[in-house]
Amino acid sequence: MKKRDTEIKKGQQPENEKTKSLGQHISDASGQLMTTDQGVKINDDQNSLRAGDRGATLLEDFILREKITHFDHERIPERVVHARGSGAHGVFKLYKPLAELTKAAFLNDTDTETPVFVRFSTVAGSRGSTDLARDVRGFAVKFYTQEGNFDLVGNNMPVFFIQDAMKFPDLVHAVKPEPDNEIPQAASAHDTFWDFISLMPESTHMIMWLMSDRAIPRSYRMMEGFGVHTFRFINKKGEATFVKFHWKPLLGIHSVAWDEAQNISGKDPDFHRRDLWDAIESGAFPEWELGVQIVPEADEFKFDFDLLDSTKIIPEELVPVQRIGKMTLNRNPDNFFAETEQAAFHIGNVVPGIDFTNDPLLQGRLFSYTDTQLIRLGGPNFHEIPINRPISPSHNNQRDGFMRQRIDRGKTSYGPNSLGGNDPAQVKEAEGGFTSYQERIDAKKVRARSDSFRDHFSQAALFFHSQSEPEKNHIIDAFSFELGKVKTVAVRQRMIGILSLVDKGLAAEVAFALGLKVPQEPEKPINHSLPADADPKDYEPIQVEGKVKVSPALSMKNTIKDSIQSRKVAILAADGVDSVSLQKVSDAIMAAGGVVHVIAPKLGEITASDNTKIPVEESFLTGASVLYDAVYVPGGKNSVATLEAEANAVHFLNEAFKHCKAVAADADAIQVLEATYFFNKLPDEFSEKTVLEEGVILEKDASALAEKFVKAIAQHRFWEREKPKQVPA
Ligand code: HDE
Repeated sequence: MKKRDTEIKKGQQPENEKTKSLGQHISDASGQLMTTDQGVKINDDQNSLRAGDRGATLLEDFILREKITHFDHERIPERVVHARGSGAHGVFKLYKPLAELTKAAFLNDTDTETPVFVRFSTVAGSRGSTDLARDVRGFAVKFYTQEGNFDLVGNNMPVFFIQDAMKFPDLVHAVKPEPDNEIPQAASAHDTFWDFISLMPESTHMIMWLMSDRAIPRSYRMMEGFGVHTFRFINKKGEATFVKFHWKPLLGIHSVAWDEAQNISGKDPDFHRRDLWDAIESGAFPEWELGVQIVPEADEFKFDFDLLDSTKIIPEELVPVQRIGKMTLNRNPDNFFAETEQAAFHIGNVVPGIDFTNDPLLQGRLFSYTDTQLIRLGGPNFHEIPINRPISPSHNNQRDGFMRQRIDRGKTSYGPNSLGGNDPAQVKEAEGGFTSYQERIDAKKVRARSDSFRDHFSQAALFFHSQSEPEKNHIIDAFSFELGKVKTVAVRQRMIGILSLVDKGLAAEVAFALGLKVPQEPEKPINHSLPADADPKDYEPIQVEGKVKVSPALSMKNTIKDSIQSRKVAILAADGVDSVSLQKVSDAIMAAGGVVHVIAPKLGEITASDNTKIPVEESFLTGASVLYDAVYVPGGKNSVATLEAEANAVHFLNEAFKHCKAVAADADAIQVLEATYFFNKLPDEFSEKTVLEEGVILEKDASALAEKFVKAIAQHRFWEREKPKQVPA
């Protein structure tokens, strides 16, 4: 049998130009002598210097002082948002040149692989919080192009809560733990968040995404990414087109159940971090295609929403997503702090051929990202930290500051200069110098929101109406849970009012769960976010009938379901297991790219009925069904008898069923299924024709079982099981 574990050594992960350049900074202590930071060899790192063996410690002990001082200063501030995250290296390869659209060299060159560093994150929680919080996920990509760094700092949801950067600190203060008692951690289910949201109708579309299963992904590798804002491409002729960026995961978009998410948070709060790390270590490199939606400048006003409004998508039915290249993550960082924690992304890092629009959210972000690094990374030289350096040469007259690494030679650090030959020299546009798109502006300077930003509900409704029944139910449950945690009834009621503007049925279901009533009269949309002198009428949300009523691209039901690549399958077994049944099924799963773990009453090995020894990955104490995608019970008389009587094994199956996962059992193991709550005793003698619940497979023949099982695992979940609502929480 193929080795079940996922051990592939680091050396097998490919190098690229960026990882090679990082190599110069790598320090490896294996086989080396211990020294102080000053390079002095250390004789005793175990005992401090003291006056006699029972005396006080001497200030003179520079070795102790150095060690403790460095330790005292190990921590830096965590990111104010997106503090919790994980990163990986990889490459981006273009499918075909985009010369018509952009002059960006990396979007014209199909031969070169552009190195990337990607960081995925949650938003609200602290650095040590759980990966499985209901939250937006950050999806930040740094492209190290030959023309400098391009950062695509996106999220796994295509819209945002607010339309203007001015509201960002308010939004973040509202969602973070409440300031008096710092409760709750990494959760939006509390009063201040919903108070803010219920007063800000512009957040309605984003809230629908946040309450959907998109907020609890199965894996970072199984989520989409979006640039959110409308950007501009600029071609060689200086012509512009609007562009929205998308990342499409080749493993499809999948999520976990909310009950499962809460369980995972206890069993393995590092679930997403571990999943990304393990997948890359095992050679199952995650892949996404980069997609673009292109809108000619002339079509700017063709839509029933504003392209500059970050609370809107361009439905794929109106403008299709063209897939232009593929990103593969193929290397884990060597050091989390040096690379992932010190990575500094900035939406303002663009290369010639990519430019901004006047989206007021984007414009504010252009300020924030450098500013935040100054406090977080401690000064203006964070671009010199190895992970942040471009692979292209960089020269200018910026000098000095804390922790300067570079040694700039020469007398001149100003321009124009005659003493240094006027170098470094500016670069003509035709030779790659960055020039900003010359957008015509003729306007009054105002603090105002455009009227074209006043529809807050049509796309929220589009999102809701595009979901499958189970997805809609999950949204209803999520609202009921989150608002149920809100103590202030007036806030709950205000949210019901907002929901009634999205969908009456949704509002009614949530209101029912909260013991409230949907207002009889249609709620009048109110925007509470007004300037002091404003006439509220000028800010009243307007109701727009969107052209697109249903967008299949918005439902995860329609995602790719053809692979079990890197899916984790638990095999429940004990001494006496039928080794043929176990081996055939695990071989088939591994051949299809899945990962198999044997889970038994205790760690070590089990002895199969033919006396072969089978290694055990987890015991029922350390493993849990929520950490797996599917579960299989092989035959073998003694093993079956043990499992049938083992409460943990039965619970494992019950829970996997409850979370709508594929469950399979050898026909000889039917007693174990019979001990579960979901398996009704078969009426007659079991036959191949017996129809079982979808995603529950019982077969005599191991090969036939394996085939059906692999197909079922690829389906990800059998959500229809939730229908009768017989699944306990
Ligand atoms: Fe961010 N955001 N953001 N954001 N954001 C930060 O920068 C900010 C927004 C996003 O893995 C901070 O380095 C403002 C939208 C990601 O290191 C900070 C506004 C989108 C990451 C900041 C937004 C994002 C950040 C905190 C409203 C999706 C993590 C730490 C105008 C398109 C990057 C840092 C990483 C991080 C500001 C809104 C994505 C404070 C002011 C919209 C993925 O600068």
